[in-house]
Amino acid sequence: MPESSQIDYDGLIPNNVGLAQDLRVRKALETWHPGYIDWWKSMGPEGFQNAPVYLRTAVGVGSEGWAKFGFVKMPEYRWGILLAPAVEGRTIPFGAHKGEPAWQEVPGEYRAMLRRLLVIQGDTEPASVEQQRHLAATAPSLYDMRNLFQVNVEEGRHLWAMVYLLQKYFGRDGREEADDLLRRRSGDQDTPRMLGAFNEQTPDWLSFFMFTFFTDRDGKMQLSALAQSGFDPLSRTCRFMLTEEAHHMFVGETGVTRVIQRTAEAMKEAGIDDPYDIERIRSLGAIDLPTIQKKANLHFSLTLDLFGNEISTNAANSFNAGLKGRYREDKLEDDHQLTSSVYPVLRPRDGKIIREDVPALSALNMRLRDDYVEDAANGVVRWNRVLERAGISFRVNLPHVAFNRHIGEFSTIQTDTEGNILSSDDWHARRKSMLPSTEDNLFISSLMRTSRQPGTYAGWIAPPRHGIDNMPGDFEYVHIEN
Ligand code: BYC
Repeated sequence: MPESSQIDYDGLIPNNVGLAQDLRVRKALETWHPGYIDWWKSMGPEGFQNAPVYLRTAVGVGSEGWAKFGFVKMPEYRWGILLAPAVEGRTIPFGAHKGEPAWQEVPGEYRAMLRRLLVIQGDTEPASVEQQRHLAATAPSLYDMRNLFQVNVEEGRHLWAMVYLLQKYFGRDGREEADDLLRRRSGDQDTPRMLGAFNEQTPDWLSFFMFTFFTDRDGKMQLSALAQSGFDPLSRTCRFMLTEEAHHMFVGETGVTRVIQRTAEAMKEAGIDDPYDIERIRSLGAIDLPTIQKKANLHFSLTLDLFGNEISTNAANSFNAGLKGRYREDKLEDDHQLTSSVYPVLRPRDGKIIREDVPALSALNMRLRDDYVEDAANGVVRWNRVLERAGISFRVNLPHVAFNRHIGEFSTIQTDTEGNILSSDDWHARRKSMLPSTEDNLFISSLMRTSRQPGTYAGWIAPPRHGIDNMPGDFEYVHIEN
């Protein structure tokens, strides 16, 4: 099959997988395409579908110069099928088949397991677009609006990535799954998205930044684990998705940083030293730091649930099968089979949280979650630098992993943000001080007024340090007809 690092743009679907020669899959994808566009128009960003947006589009899959920027109306975005270049002689890096040549076709015995992984991954992509569909109306600037749309079109492309694998390798079953991916809806009572956090709302821009910081980072971890897969087409697909994913986390990390920066500036200007002087800080039109902390508590805990149960036979099976590895599996130094090693897992026992060694194979979700927590903590350190520089004593912290959990070991207990176990009464009494309250959310939503003059920003967020693609500060990233 002809494959290159250059993308074939001639057909309806840009690709580097030789679709022009693969009539069966091309037809399946072309049949799916109108339903996708209908979904995008009805469930994608509300309004703005006819506005030209300064977006990046992938034009290659090599490490350099893989994207170009230009004005595109979103429904005309060239969603394509892009795989990272094949690695010659690649072998299965872990599990029972370690060292065997990587699979180019789905191994029969693992068909159901692989299909489930693809469907779960695929389901999160359109879900996030649905969750964010109302946000453009309140964008704090054209720069931010453009970043939202960039994230949205790329999540759309990530859906295409999974749909390609389903349609190419799973025949009729795959086509049915692809249709179902357009049928489920985030937050719908009858046909919800598959994982919890993807049925929550993203009602305001602070939530959007927290989501792209925390939840897209779960995407990074899960895609990194799938990029190790012995099923080579999945590995190559995920490797290229990770290239795009980096920008999504940039949007989250810098978004929260800019909110914190604006709050710090507003406090300084007004001579406020006490970060808990909430009413005065809010009266300046800035978001107080304790509320930012509560939003972080919420999004961190919702995202931890996405790692599944700490102790999971599913995770052990997919590792053993060579389908889903560990974070940076290829950089780890052990036997990559884990048949005789253990891993420590946190779990509640007799009113305390203890650490207990369990077989490493069954603790793979826990291990990936630990890697995630470390990665997220590094980002939080960067947020806190703004506060350090401003001489403000407050620091944002990640809550304890047991806090506000609905999946796994901690789903049966309630704790505070330090991990102290609480009675049900204490939890209800203290909830408002640890998670955003209705008043907090109403305050944030009262700030969500849009700023559409190029180069201007809503009062609760600082401007970015640099433009996208080095554009000047007053660049008009979205052309909106008045
Ligand atoms: N909500 O053995 P267990 C992204 C279910 S984000 C609801 O613990 P396993 C993105 C589970 O399905 C990354 N149900 O789970 C970010 C199972 O049900 P069944 C998305 C849940 O399989 C931002 C049962 O509980 N990709 O890309 O070890 C924007 C027992 O399961 C949940 C992936 O997640 C939950 N939170 O681990 C856009 C990678 N957790 O089958 C995109 C693919 C568990 O017994 N998925 N359950 O009925 C996987 O690797 C795994 O399926 C999971 C769960 C990590 C999700």
